[in-house]
Amino acid sequence: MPNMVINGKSVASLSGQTLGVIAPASGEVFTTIPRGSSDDVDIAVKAARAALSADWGRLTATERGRLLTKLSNKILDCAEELAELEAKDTGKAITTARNDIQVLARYFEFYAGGADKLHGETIPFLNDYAVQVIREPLGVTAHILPWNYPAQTFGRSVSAALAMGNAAVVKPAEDACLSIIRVAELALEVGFPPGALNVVTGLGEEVGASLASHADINFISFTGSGEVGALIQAAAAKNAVKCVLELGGKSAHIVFNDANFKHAAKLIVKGIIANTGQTCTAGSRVLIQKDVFEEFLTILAQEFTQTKAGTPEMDLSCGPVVNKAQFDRVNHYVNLGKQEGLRVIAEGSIDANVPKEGFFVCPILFASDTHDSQLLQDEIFGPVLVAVPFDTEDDAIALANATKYGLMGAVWTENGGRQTRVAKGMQAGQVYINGFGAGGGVELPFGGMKRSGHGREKGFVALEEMSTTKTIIQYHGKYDN
Ligand code: TXE
Repeated sequence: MPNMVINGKSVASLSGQTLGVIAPASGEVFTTIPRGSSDDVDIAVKAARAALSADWGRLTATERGRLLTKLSNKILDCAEELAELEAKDTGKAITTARNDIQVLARYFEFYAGGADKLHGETIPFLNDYAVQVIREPLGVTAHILPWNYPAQTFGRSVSAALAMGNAAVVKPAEDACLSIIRVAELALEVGFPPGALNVVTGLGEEVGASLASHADINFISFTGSGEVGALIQAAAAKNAVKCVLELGGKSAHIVFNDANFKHAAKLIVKGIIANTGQTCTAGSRVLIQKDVFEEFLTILAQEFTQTKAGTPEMDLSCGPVVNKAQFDRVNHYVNLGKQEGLRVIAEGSIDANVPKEGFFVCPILFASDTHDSQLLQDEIFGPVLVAVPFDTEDDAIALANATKYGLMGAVWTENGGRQTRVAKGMQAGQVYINGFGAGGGVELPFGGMKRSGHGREKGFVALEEMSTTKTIIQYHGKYDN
């Protein structure tokens, strides 16, 4: 039975309570995890604090980097075991899970290399003064993670935090946390000192809320819903703690009449079907220039009808959604689209042999004449794509920006000037030109504008986010007396 990892040990919750873990593909409870409480959180935070002034805190940046490299290699050694855990826990296709584990290893590899490369600076100041600005860890970092990409989101924020010498307390999502527990165990095996990396499992309103409001943390990285993100920011504000929030999106593709339609259609469909649409960056809106609207829609529909949902082992285009709540949510929006009179352009399929109790939803492509539908505003988090026509470049940018979100976007055109103009005009943290997704982008700064959140993870910038500066001012002149 999976346990929590606190202070270098594998432990049950203090209360002894557990939560059942459901396999989304079958609807069956297949294992349990500890149901942690604020007491478990407190022990984990204390262990992390203690680690900062013990073995972990005494390591040089290079030594920390080497440990991260060891963990990256260990993850690769155990890749298949981790991928199978991830697939069972989330329901995702095994190929997707395998890719996620490769990305997880890559995060540790990337930030291992960064551990000793974020240098400080010296600043010219008054005569007889020397000023150095040095980088220091923030301290105890809290990581509250989602269930859609447990391994990837763990790797993303935790590896950067550890590289900078912080000690981490991780609260994975109750729906999917098995790969994270396993990686924390592997971290101990490769020599991470006690308390450097702690994992406390349990419910959001119990473990998550008590971690976010704990008086002795110094930073929160949160990925999840906007509603909970607002609670996290409020909790962080009470203790004047910095937070990075990644709160999802409603990313738009803009397809101009000169785009390469086949190439665009393929990647657009992949971008909404991947992980069953449960991706914060999912391109869930496709804005198509009016004069080629029907033509492009036909090509998109051809791609779309080939999509098929199945169990992780069937390894089809996508799996089930993660739980009953997501299943109901996606079906609600599909029904709403039909009630609103959106045209159903294409549907994928669900393999006939999937278990009846699994949370499978059928991929669907709608078309709408206007941008008014609720389906074009809300993050559905399912394989639901809506197409809308536009007239001019300016209209396209205005429509793309007409949601509260601003996470990712894409422009599809062969016109070079237009590519950059539109990319600059889109309110989004990342914009692709004639591409989408590109396998995770560990090296590329990532994060939202508007209600998609704030702060940046991935890339070198995460090392800045996960550390602070200290300015040391030294008078080195002669004394007058
Ligand atoms: O998210 P929650 P849910 C969006 C997506 C999805 C919707 C709901 O649209 O349909 O959110 O998903 C923890 N204090 N995203 O309800 O609740 C929780 O235990 C502290 C987008 O699952 O936000 C989990 O670890 N923590 C997204 C994490 O927050 C709390 C990924 C996220 O869960 C808490 C996931 C509380 N009061 C969902 N309540 C993305 N940006 O990629 C819950 N949690």
